[in-house]
Amino acid sequence: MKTPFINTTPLNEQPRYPGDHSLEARIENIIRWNAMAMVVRANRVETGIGGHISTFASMATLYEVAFNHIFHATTRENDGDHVFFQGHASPGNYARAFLEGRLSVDELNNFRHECHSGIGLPSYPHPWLKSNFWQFPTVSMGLGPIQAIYHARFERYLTDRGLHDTSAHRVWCFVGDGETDEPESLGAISLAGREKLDNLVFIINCNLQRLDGPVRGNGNIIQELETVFGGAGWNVIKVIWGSDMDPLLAQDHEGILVRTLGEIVDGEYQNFAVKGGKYIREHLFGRDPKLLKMVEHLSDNELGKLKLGGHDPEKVYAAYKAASEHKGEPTVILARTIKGYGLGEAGEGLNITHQQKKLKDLELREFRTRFSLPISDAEIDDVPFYKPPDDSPEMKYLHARRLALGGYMPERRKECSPLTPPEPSLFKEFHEGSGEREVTTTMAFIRLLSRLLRDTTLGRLIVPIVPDEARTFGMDGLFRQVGIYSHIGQLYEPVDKEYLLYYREAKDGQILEEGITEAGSMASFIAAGTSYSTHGINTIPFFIFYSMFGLQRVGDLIWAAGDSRTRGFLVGGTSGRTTLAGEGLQHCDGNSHILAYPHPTLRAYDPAYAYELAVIVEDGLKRMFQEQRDEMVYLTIMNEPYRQPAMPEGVRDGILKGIYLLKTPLQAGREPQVHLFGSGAILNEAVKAQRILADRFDVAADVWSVTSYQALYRDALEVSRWNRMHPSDPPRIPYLSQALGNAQGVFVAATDYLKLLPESVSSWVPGRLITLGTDGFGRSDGREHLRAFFEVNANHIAYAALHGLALDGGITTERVTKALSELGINPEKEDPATA
Ligand SMILES: Cc1ncc(C[n+]2csc(CCOP(=O)(O)OP(=O)(O)O)c2C)c(N)n1
Ligand SMILES: [Mg+2]
Repeated sequence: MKTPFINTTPLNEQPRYPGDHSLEARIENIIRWNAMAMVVRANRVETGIGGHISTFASMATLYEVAFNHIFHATTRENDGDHVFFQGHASPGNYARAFLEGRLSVDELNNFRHECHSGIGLPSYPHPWLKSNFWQFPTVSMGLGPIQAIYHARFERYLTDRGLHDTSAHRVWCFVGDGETDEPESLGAISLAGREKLDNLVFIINCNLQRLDGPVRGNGNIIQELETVFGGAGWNVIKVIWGSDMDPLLAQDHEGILVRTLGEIVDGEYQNFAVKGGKYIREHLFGRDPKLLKMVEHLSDNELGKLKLGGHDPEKVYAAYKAASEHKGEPTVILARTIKGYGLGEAGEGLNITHQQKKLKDLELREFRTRFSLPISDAEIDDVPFYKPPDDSPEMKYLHARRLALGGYMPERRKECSPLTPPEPSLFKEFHEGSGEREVTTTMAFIRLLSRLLRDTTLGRLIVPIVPDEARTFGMDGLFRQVGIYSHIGQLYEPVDKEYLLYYREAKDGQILEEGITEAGSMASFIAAGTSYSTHGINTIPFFIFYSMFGLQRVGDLIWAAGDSRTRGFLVGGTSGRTTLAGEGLQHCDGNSHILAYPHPTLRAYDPAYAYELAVIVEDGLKRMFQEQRDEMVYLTIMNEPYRQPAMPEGVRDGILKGIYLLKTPLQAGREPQVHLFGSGAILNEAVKAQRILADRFDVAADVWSVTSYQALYRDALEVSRWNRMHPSDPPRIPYLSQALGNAQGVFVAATDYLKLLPESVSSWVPGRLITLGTDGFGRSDGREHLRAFFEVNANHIAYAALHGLALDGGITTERVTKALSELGINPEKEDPATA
């Protein structure tokens, strides 16, 4: 629904403003100055270091009214409001924290100079870099809004499940109007509407501009967003006009003014912001003689200064208060502002304003004068930071307001009492193997998850998250066991009610069944995995997804999860390019383990057997939730059934560090000539290849299970770096070299992922390394044919070993050539990497 282009709250419903306007304005002006000075100074030290002036300039009032009257901080007793601040408005947050005495001049001087000596300030909100300050990383456009929605929903979940009462506070999210073009910004708003998240407020800073120019030059972004949010079940509050417009609207008995305001496109509104009162008179009020008459008592200067809603504390406060009191729906505040407000010729409302980092002398003086900063002409060239004396009315007011609201913000809490991990007996059955039974690692994982959910200490803290794939992974048993979370329970009798595993929704349900949204599921994962910090409760998320639609689909959210210091398990199901049969090019994942490399806090494992998986999960729980390390585990699970062997003695350490010896040569007493590395389901192919080599070629081979190339690689790099930095010390030895000891001969590594995975550790393999992997687009077929196609089956592994031996002179070229046909390999077959 579209309403007229005026404020939603009429003048007669506007609440009394609870603060001191003139003091608040003075404080806001000082913050404006310091925020600008930070960017200008940083760019004087180093041209091109960047930073943004105009975004915060447009939203200073939106922030300040909330800081003075709305945002409750977290206290010892209560959770406070959770605020997703707009990423590139960070200078505004820093400038306020400076006045509050939380940041020093040195720190402000080190804005965007984090690697200088002293304490640096990160460009944007990064909990990883400033972990006592920033809570939510927001600067990848779109990720703030989607995280805020699922964060608010997770708060409901915590309350409904009786884990933690979050009912007293709200989630606020500042969004740029340009940012709403990101699919993640609007893609989940219907969830918030459907779930009636009245604990959630979006504030969209409608300055009508993005980086390059107008957001909707030919349209009207506020009206557009009103329909979009309204249609999704949100309470929409438009804050377009400031108090100066009230008397004009009061005279608009025929509705000409309201109609005219609604006809003007945003590109023209931008002109009104830039070209002054004369232009406004001609091009806005000049559209109708009656309008011209309405403003004949105002000078051009006065017309040029007509304040917009987002710059008027009265209007902003009215919107915040209404949003705080609104029940049954989330609220979006569409606040009209001017980008670069106060920058004058340096960029106010101009298309170049987003990139403005420098102000000329005259512009600085104008800024100073416009905002009445007590900075003399003699000092101004230096663009000094300004802080009033501690006993000034401004400083007293600033502290008093925050004291009344519980403390300073943003602030990130780090501590949470550690969890006691489950008894080791919980994992025992997975160490024993499956005997004759053929079991997939997916089945083993789901069984493990189900046992963890029953654990008396941490069972209730586990948060299983699925994007409409529970049946794919055989998780439907959990529907019955723990239920699917639904704030309103189940309003219908499920069609499968008479079956044991019926689709059970419940208010205290534990599973977050997100529907088909990996992005939304990731946002839930972040909310649950940071709850130790945001709510002081150690919830343990397990997000289980189709592995191809994880790291490559929502990689940026996983990056943000790392930045957020999220703890939890990401589980890539139906993984492996040749192990997921039938699904083909788009689904069969041979990429994700490579894509896991860049994420510094993500520890990736490709376990082959149930016992490996159990060891990894047990260790992950201990590291993340007992030792409180800010890291995540990525685990791939597969749907190929095979016998799960019992855990050999003494392999636990190797499983966790990335490699262990699984099988010695079949020929008793022989030294291995070849070493076969296998991972995931392909480990079984390596085991078969060992048999082929022994029985048909009399070659002795051992087999190694590589659970994590990433772990081996990271350890080797770390050790190499240490050795480089300590040339006169005895060199340290990477774990991979230690594990392989003085193994000689040919090494063949086969993986269901890109060859790059084993290649990454080639420098530390003490012999010729041949890598087999699944580079190229997948195909839909059965496992046997896929493995032949991608050249990762037992025959190809055996053949690669023989070829390696031939290259090293261990066998003749004739022998290896003959082996080709013996193993049924067509040397002229197409290269799957490019096929
Ligand atoms: C995913 C992503 N793409 C691009 C950018 C670069 N970027 C930073 S700010 C910005 C423009 C923002 O415009 P808007 O959302 O309207 O915010 P404003 O500064 O106008 O408040 C862009 C494109 C980014 N930070 N994230
Ligand atoms: Mg904008």
